[in-house]
Amino acid sequence: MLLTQTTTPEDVKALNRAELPQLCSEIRHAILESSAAVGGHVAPNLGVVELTVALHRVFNSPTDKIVFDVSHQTYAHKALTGRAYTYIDPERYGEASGFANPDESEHDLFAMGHTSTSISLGCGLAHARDLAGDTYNVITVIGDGSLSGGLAFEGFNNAAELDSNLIIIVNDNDQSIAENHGGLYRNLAELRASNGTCERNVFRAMGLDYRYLDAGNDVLALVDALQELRDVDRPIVLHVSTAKGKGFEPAQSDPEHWHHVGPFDMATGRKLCPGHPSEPAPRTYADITGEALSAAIERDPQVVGITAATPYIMGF
Ligand SMILES: Cc1ncc(C[n+]2csc(CCOP(=O)(O)OP(=O)(O)O)c2C)c(N)n1
Repeated sequence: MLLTQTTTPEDVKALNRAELPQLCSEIRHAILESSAAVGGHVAPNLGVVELTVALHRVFNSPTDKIVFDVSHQTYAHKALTGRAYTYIDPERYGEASGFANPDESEHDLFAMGHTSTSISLGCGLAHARDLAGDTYNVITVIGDGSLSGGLAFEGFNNAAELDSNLIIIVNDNDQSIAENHGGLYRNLAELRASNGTCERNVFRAMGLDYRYLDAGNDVLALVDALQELRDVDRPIVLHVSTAKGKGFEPAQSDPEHWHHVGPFDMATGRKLCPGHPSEPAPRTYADITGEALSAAIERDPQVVGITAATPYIMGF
């Protein structure tokens, strides 16, 4: 097994290029097996396995700074930075936090869980680097769903004035937790459909350089694209198209309900009762909240439910 011997970013660099797809497949399998046992952010993590392997192949974390927005998609990153045990050893499943955690590793720069913060954090890191006269790369990874949060726009706005390296990777799987909403997403769709070449381009309009890569789940294509951006002397967006839930049919065909799940049966995708795998999943607070709110809305059409773009977590 490659994954047991590939515990650091240096190990990822020591592999043959031809071994990278196998490493990805082992990481994907480990994420699925461990999540089936203890639950997890299945669909987001399956979609960025190749991107994460490519990042650690090309960049030198923790000297180069990699910031994952929300950080719910950091399982492969954790596996490649000394924490594979939490995905491959059944005795230690669930031991690492589900989010980035600086107490766990020097490769996790911030404790977070809110969307839309990574670009501003990246700007801060880039300014700090420039003030200190350092030259490392700063890379931020943000999902399309998290782009609509206001702080992301603040980050783009500030990034455009940076006169130095900042690589903003937009991980576009055409899905937030639920479906995306808003004008921004029309432009992302146009960009995907035109292979990044359409005239209207929100990122260029904000003053940033821009590249597009359609093959966002092809580890070798990602390595090549990132290699070209390494040590770039300006802020640049790399827009990559990925598949949420990649490699696990139930998650790929229903990414909303596989954004985060409790334990499940890997063969069928059936959700299981935590601690009692032979029983079906119990009704949750979300189910009860959703039922109560739906009944209230039916009684009175003026009742409105507001969520943080998380309708199913509210039981809808
Ligand atoms: C401020 C804030 N609002 C809402 C949420 C709930 N939330 C978590 S991840 C997410 C977006 C997920 O979509 P995306 O960024 O595209 O990542 P993906 O899971 O698709 O990879 C949302 C809305 C949050 N964590 N923080």
